[in-house]
Amino acid sequence: FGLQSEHNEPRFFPESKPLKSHYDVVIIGGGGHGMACAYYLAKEHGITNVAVLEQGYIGGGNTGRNTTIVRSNYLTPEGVKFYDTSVKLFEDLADDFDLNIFYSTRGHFTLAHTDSALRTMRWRAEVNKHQGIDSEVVGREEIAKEVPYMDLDCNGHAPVMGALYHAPGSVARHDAVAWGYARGAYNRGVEIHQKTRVTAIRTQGDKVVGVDTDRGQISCNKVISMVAGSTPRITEMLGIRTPIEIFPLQACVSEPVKPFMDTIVVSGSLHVYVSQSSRGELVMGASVDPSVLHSTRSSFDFVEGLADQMLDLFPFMSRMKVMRQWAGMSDITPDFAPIMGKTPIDGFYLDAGWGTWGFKATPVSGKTMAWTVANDKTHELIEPFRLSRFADFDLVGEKGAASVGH
Ligand code: PYC
Repeated sequence: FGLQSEHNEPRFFPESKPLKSHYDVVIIGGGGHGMACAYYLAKEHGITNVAVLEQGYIGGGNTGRNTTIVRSNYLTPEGVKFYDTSVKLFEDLADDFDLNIFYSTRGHFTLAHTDSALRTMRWRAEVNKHQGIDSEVVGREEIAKEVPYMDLDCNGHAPVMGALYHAPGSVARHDAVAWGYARGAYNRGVEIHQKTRVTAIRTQGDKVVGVDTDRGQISCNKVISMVAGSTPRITEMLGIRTPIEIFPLQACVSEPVKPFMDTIVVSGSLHVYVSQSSRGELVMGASVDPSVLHSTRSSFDFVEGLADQMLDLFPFMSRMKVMRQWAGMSDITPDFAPIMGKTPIDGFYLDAGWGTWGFKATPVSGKTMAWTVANDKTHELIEPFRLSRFADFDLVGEKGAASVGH
């Protein structure tokens, strides 16, 4: 599915070998963010004595469990700048990797079914435009022209009044993104250790000196936690308090059908989002599950609720079969923005709080975290997302752009 390069190099699998006793940097988490950080550490900062430790397999956490949407139509200037950098990196990633990541620019509609939703769309459009991002509020006629197969009257339940249209909205093959970064990091000397679980982080005073794993001890100067839904397990090892709570986020795909849908459609009010994959499957999701749960179990409730809302918008889907469903663990913060950068423990860096928007941040998070670790100084793009903002009451209110209701 595209893991072969244009030059027909064989598929890449990291060699399994013993852990070394020392690395300069240990990255916990072999998802997209961890792999991207390892890649940029090696490529842009020449730091290659790096181990990525992954308790499962590469990209098997939230990286392989999202609905692959990429966009920068956020609500705050801080969020817009950050995700715009990510979109631009995504656009060049296939060339950078020499690997097809199936990046497909589709255009992204966020539907408004109420006056207050329309007001938020106007707000987002103005903030976006101010930052040079291509977003605008469009009316029913424009939506009907671009998405003719959608029932704008929603079967009379909650008629669509307008939408935020974001032309750069895209989808990408999520596994290829993680494996492209992994291969690029590995070829530059980074070690990737799958099935390696971190059991403790060792400190002396307030400084990191190593990690314990189920495969032995490592000494190191710097540790970066990039584990999304497993963040509380890691931060508890150091007694670091964060306001993160974990909620399952479920998704599913339909059987493949003839291509008919070339845009991404999101409704925050109906709690659905949908796009059609290059294989013809409809990739669909809803809001997070209603209660805190550290689990990736799927439920029938989810499919039933999703189908109910989807059929309001797309009645002709009623006979379509669901093929697969799955769940990820969303690490949600109170202001719906991530937590990134340095922490009170010297040498311990955090990349977390990815909630339901982590995939789209993969390149920019890897790049800015690598810079932060290499320079031991928080990159300016992620300064607003520092952990201390919760103590300083300096929040980055991003809930209105979180796409799905929470
Ligand atoms: O933030 O675009 C988004 C999103 C889509 C699905 C879940 N989150």
